[in-house]
Amino acid sequence: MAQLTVLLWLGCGVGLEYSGTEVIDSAGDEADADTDTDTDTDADSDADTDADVPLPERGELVLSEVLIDPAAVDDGDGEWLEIVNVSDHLLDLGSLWLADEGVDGVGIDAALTLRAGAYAVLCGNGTSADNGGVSCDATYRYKTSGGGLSMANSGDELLLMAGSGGTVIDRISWEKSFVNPGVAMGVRPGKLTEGGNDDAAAWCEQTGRLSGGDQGSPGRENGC
Ligand SMILES: [Ca+2]
Ligand SMILES: [Ca+2]
Ligand SMILES: [Ca+2]
Ligand SMILES: [Ca+2]
Repeated sequence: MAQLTVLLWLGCGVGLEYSGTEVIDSAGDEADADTDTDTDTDADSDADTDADVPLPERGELVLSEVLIDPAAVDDGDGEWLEIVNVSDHLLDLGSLWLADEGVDGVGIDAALTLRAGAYAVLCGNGTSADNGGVSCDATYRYKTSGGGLSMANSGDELLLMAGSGGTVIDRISWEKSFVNPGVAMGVRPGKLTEGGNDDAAAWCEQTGRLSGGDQGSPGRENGC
């Protein structure tokens, strides 16, 4: 009887997507077959979500270089930070939030996606002629009193977050002794993880020369 039921279902075109085992398990019970159809619908929805570019999760973006105290131009024009996508997939940075543990917090101005392994440079001033010679992928509002971001030369924190109040993707902090005027600090390539860049010893001075005279390697692998 069970075999006859299976044949009848297949003849009606119902259950053609199921394996033979599932059909036999649900033989004679149409309610089970309906549940299986719902599962197939859910699978389609999941596939659609996978096609979208995901937002970064903790550790998928790493702060790789910072120019905290530019010498060629004022801090408001010359501060920038570099990030790298250390995940294995494209990331949507459109809702990325830059903050510290005081008053700073600001989004970036561009709808930015970043390929696996790629770098992005985020600047207070995106105009190369005015910022010391840095090519920027996006900008943020530089401000020292809230509603923006500034990297204090006397010591500070910098957080990458998934939106205002969102997950912390990466965090660094520094003391005054870490800051060298006119010289960007970069993470050694072997230390480019969310935890690896927490140690000041993982950072080194960048020696590449920017057109404005300061040193850095914005948008490319750090030299250490
Ligand atoms: Ca500064
Ligand atoms: Ca700050
Ligand atoms: Ca970190
Ligand atoms: Ca770099």
